[in-house]
Amino acid sequence: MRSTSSITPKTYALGRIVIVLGALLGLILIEPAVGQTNSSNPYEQETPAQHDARMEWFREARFGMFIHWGLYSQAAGEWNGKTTSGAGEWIMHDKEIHPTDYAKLVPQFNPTKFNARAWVRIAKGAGMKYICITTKHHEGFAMYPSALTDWCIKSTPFHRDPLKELAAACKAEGVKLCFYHSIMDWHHPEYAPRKSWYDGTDNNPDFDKYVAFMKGELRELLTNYGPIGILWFDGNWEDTWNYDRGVDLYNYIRSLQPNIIVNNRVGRDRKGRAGTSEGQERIGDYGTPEQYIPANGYGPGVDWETCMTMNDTWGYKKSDTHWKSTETLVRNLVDCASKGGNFLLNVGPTGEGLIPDASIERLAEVGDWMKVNSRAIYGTTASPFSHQLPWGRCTTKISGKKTTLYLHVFDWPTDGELLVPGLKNKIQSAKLLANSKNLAAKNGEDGGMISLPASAPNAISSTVVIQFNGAPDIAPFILTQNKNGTIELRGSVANLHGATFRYESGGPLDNIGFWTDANDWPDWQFKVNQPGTFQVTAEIAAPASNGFDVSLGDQTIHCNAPVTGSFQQFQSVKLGEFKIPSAGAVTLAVHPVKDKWQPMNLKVIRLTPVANP
Ligand code: FHN
Repeated sequence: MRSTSSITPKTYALGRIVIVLGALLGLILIEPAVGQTNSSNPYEQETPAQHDARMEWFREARFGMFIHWGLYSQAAGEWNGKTTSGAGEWIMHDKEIHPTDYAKLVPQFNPTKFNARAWVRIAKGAGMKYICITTKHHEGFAMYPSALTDWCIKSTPFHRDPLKELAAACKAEGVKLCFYHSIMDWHHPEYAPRKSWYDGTDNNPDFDKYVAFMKGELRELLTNYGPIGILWFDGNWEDTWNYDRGVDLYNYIRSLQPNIIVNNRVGRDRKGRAGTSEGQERIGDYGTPEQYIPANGYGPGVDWETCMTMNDTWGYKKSDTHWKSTETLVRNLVDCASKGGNFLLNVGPTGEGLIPDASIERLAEVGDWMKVNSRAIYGTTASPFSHQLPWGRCTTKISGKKTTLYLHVFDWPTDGELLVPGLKNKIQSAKLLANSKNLAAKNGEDGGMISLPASAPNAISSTVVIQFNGAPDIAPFILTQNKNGTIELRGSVANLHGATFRYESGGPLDNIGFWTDANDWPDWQFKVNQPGTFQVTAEIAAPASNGFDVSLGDQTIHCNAPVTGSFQQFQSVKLGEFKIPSAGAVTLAVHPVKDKWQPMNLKVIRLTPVANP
């Protein structure tokens, strides 16, 4: 990396004093009202109808592009020839780079290949309805020419305003522009807590001054770039931030653009990766699970959006080629929509201003799928089924008395019959979305049954559309034995007894996980119509062995997990045999042996008929 910076610690210190004075001056000139916002809880100021109107486009959109672009993109995940172990945008922190040294990137950042229209068209082509770009990440560097600080793009050789160009491109293409903004700031002299790895110029930062500065930048962002769809806050987890500051900031943002949506990271409470804020200190308009898709969503009326990388880094990192497949990306989008949520899929453009080819290729393939199936995503609501469907997912549209279910079939049935378990409504029509081919459908004892052609229109996910009158009427979920006699007890359809473990889904995740508490246990009720003797196997991932018991009625098998190396390296393990002498409903349970328990992930338990017991 060529070092051209002439910034010395002395000029650095002087520079920071200038930043602080400039910010305060700017605030005096621009910000008479800063901080003078009503600190009452904003939820008291909006009726449910007003809230629904404000959230309407978000619930329709279901799919957006996250863009992490900053000085870190120029570093590309490397510093002094060494690759950072963490995400690209965390390189300043993870490599403990003093801001003076980090500033060497400023004269190098010149993304001459940046083309806002091209970026927006890539998003639109994928079927994305909004883009959310980092206006300032934790490094504190503003990606627009701010009047309040020189630590922004105007100090680079790139004398353009990428946010202005993106705003114009979004307007031209009918895509919503949204802004990410980090509360945490590793550069600003008044931000606290100060990072141990650099001394800064003032060991007694005044956080209120920092908040005033941040509000000044947010005013610039919300008054100079037209209507903004979402203010996507982040970096809300350090102790200087709290609920009251979150309420004040939420109100401040809404005072600048009343129709804007603000995520839950404006407040302090977001339950880590889970992304939801259920407690009294909930603030913000929707939850933000990160890098994972909640097992069952958060129930009706709760808006949420999973944000996820396409490889493993948010900001560009040249060494990260761990790209998710297009199949995973499409199925994640379907999974989110089937649980009533949005999918915010990330790209990390390079320091030259280019979205990586691997991202472009995948987004184009997702777009090909959306060209045929977007109607089954946009404006849909969650599946009406209480459990995950064995062959895929379901999204819903209810209009008046007419219900439309979009059945997203990942695993196309080999026998040509698709069971819609428990559906009691009389199916009035059934067709393939891909070619509007009508399909034979009937209602049977176990639910709706649809006759499908031999081959699936799309190997990733094919949509079968069924319609009926009235609201969905679905019998309580009953796990049934497969026609070939096997019984599959997946984590996704387990009854989970306990507060700690959970079903993890999204991407490669499809298992019971976080099973740290030996008091937590799962069971499954299922219906047997082909009794007999069954071989019991389980797919388990465990870093350490343990002890657990599998029981069915009065039969118990004592088991130990294999040591597979990690929580995502699964092995199929033979556990023993169970006899099921007669047809009917049975329950299989798994109980940890308390004095031997070590956490394991459990994907599925299978019962396979034994030929000659
Ligand atoms: O620390 C950031 C991270 O760099 C990235 O921006 C993600 C995106 O949601 N948010 C924080 C980690 O939760």
